[in-house]
Amino acid sequence: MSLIKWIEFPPLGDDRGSLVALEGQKTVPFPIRRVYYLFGTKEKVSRGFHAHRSLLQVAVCVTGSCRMVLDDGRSREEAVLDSPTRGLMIRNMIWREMHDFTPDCVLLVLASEHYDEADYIRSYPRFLECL
Ligand code: T46
Repeated sequence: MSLIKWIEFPPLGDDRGSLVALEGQKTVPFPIRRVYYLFGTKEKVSRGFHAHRSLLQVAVCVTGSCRMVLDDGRSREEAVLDSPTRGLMIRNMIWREMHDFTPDCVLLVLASEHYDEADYIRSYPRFLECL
């Protein structure tokens, strides 16, 4: 089964432009407790390099693009996020890395829980031990 699971967000557009609505337990398959966004990531900088013990997230690139690597300890897959109408589901116990941010990239992330550093596994060997 692929690690890459996209969620399509239908654009609600008219002749003025487009709008996407994200609703917890509807378009997004969990209650949304936190929203954050990554922007201004410097050239050649990669981010992530961790897994979450229980957090569920959906990431959507509202402008620009970046490349996400997902790894479940057995296989590694990657996806380019470059559309405001498509989100990438990232489940718990998945190692993630983010690369190739364009200067205009704004990566919006919807999360199922409030911020909790104890939920992070920031070492790859530790991640493999926890599987
Ligand atoms: C993830 C990927 C996609 C907070 O204080 N509150 C927050 O809600 C978040 C997300 C971060 N922080 C602090 C923790 C660090 O001191 O902000 C700083 C940067 O966070 P971090 O180094 O974890 O950022 P990324 O870009 O490596 O990872 C982030 C999320 O943390 C992570 O959950 O899945 O984006």
